[in-house]
Amino acid sequence: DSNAAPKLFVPKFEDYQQVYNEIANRLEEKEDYDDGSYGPVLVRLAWHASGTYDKETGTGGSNGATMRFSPESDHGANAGLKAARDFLEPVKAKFPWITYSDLWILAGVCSIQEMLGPAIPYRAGRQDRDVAACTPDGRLPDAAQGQDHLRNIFYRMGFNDQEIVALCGAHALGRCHSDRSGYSGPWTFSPTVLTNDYYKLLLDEKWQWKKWNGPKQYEDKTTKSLMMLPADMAIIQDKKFKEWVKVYAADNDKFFQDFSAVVNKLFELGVPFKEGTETWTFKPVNA
Ligand code: CCH
Repeated sequence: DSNAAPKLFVPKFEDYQQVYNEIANRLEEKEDYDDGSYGPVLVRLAWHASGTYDKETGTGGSNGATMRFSPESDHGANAGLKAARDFLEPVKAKFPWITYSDLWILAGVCSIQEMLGPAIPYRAGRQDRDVAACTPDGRLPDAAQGQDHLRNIFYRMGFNDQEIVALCGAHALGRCHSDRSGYSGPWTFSPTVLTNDYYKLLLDEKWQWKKWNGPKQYEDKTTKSLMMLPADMAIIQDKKFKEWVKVYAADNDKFFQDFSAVVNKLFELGVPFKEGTETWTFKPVNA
């Protein structure tokens, strides 16, 4: 029918599930990276895209994917995240209809699920923005600081103490790289599987200052192969935070439930979803 209007492609759940599957398959393919997975660095990309949010001004957050541009890509906190953005370029090329903003968050969701974490609800609808929407440096937490700083940073995004502790459990995943943050080593013995081990180790291990030329960090006394940042140690040095560390160390199901809710909140900060946008849960590939 020559009078018909050209059909506009409106992606549906099945289309996003295909993108999810593509990311999951690439995670499997590229297992020669780091501890065997791009998953942790993809989670960090989604978190740093979202964690710039400021509830007072409504600026920052995952709507925009402004970390594609300098100056945001050059902020110290974002060192090394180019590896995650580059990993996703072939996915963007295969599914050009998805925005970078939705893709980066979908990759975070996919990575958490594929690393055997809980299902993370997802809504699509983020729009990419240009360089003018880049956030100023200093909105992400400084690993060298303690509880007051953590509260300042995370309260600005709209989180409470329980949510802060639940979010920090992401450090069960991945590692520090001396050529990125300057710190070195993983937090747990299974950095490509999400567990509540981060909390257990915080409470059960003896932590001492690492003797080295790098920035001040802790090492476990027993194996000296694990690490904690000063900011990690703050959540057992602070009484209120520590109560939640105990809850999550004792109950992995409770951790998964709260982690899913708080990551969903993080990934949606400042996103102007259209009314009636559906919430989806993707089917894991590596189930
Ligand atoms: Fe984190 N994180 N993070 N982090 N982070 C680092 C690595 C990861 C802080 C500092 C660092 C969250 C909160 C905090 C991940 C997820 C989350 C590194 C090492 C530093 C430093 C970077 C490097 O050298 O490559 C501080 C401070 C806070 C304050 O609370 C939150 C919240 C999340 C997600 C919900 C993940 C995953 C990694 C591993 C990345 C990788 O490449 O392995």
